[in-house]
Amino acid sequence: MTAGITLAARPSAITFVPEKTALIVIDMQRDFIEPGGFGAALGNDVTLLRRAIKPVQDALAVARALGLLIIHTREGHRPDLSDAPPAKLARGNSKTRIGCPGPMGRILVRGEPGHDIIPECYPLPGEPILDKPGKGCFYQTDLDIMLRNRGVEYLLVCGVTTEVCVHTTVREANDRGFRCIVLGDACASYFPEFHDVALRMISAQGGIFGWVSYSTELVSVTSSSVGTAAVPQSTSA
Ligand code: C5J
Repeated sequence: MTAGITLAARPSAITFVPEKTALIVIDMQRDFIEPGGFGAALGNDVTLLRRAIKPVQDALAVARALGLLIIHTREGHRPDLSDAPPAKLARGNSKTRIGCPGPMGRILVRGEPGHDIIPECYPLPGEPILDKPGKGCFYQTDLDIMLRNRGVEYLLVCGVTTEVCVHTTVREANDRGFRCIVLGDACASYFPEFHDVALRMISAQGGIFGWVSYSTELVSVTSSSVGTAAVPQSTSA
């Protein structure tokens, strides 16, 4: 078994065991991150989310070098919207409602261009993509069994948005007994103040939901401990 890898983190350093660790990359989707998508249609500044692209690429490079299980998620619904609760469908207007036509196809509908993952963070063949109808990655998905079958105990978590899908996932993962390490710079929000507070909430009270570390720390620690294989090959976004 590979030695544990220790990251500087809040509220305290955390050691994870690579064989028992998965990287969860949450909702790095065109509809949220690219200009002209659902997020932009809601009036959000997508450049705030694009800040996470390079850190996510770096986390992916390290995870691939370490041989971690990597799971990519996408929020979205069946084309007939039968898995979308009426309360969710009722939100917005004809330009912003889930299932309505948007600049990148029907908003948050599986199979539409906007629903897919941005090219910069696209999964490699063999990396599972988990489609989820909710904010949390466990809700109505088989994530739990996928992790348990691989003996996963530690989750490195990144993606968008920090206070919505990342937070919902980490809160539930914590209740399910996983040790969550959120890579703060590899998460982002349309609301910088929400991002900051969401990260603080995770590590508050002795790490009530988990730990907060950074992709830069992951890169630095793994480059020196497992050699050049873990040095990210990614380019800037
Ligand atoms: C949102 C998400 N914000 N992935 N989704 O609706 O955080």
